[in-house]
Amino acid sequence: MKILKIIYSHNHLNHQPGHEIDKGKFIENYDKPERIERIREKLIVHEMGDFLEPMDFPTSYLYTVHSSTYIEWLKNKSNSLKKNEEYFPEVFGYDRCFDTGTPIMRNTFEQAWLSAKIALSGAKLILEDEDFVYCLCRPPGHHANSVYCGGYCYFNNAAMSAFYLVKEGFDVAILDLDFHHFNGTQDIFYNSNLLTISIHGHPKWAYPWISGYEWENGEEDGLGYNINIPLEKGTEIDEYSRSLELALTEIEDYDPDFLIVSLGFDTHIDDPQGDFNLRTDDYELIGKMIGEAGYPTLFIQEGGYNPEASANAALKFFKGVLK
Ligand code: SP5
Ligand code: ZN
Repeated sequence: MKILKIIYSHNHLNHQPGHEIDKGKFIENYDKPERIERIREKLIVHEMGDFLEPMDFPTSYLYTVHSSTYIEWLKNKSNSLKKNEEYFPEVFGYDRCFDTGTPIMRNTFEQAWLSAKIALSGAKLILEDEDFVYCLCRPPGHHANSVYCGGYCYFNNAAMSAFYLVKEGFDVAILDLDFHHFNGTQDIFYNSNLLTISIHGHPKWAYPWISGYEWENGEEDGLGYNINIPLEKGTEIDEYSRSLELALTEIEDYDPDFLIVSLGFDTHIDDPQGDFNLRTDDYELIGKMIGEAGYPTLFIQEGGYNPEASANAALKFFKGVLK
């Protein structure tokens, strides 16, 4: 029988971004602790896996993904703030952030690093022969590239876990199923032959707008190793599963030792940030397709902004994976 290991730390509760600026107006920030808490409760009630605390790692792992300038900027900016002070980075050049949804608070550096350590712990576990490891990371990571934050993301958790496995000599592919294009992950591996694939809302109408088109296929050593599958508003499971099939065929050709899935539940029909029409039951098929692909797989939590919908989707998804 296949089992699921789940890495979680209650420390994420201290990550409390208050606001974001959406079309020029301050609104409540969508990255709420409940996003993760509801998923956790659901998986506990249904006995879906064994929960583990993250391990400790030296901060040098941050430098495998991010520039020292960026790391120092985030650390210094965080340290400069008072308790409960919320700083909105000046996009794009003065600060190192590309949107207005990613505020910085006094503990942001620390919280982002705690989240990254969950992903690193997952990478370590999957090396120790686990089949499936689910990292309940928060804040998420896939919009952050090596030199800027954005989209609620500060450090790229999935990329950091990928480098961890690559350093050990393994081939890795990253599949991103969050509703939003993984602009950060794409950037980080754009010149590398590590396979990166994303299925997402088309950037002509969906955040992050700046990337996610089909023609972004990588450069130099990375040419052909970045695949974008942008889909239309209202995409339902038929179209979605066809796209996933395509992605899994590419992954099969590539034949990685490990698969990393950036997992967002903002593809759910009831999600306030996404515009796909996937329903709770659909996630079982999605999970099943990934489980059947047969790779030791590390799941890294990204978005999902309706906590109840995310929890229901997660339960179905992992039922599918473990089938
Ligand atoms: C990790 C992740 O899923 N980050 C997504 C950040 C998306 N923020 C988008 C903000 C602008 C779009 N506003 C749409 C509001 C719909 N009510
Ligand atoms: Zn998202």
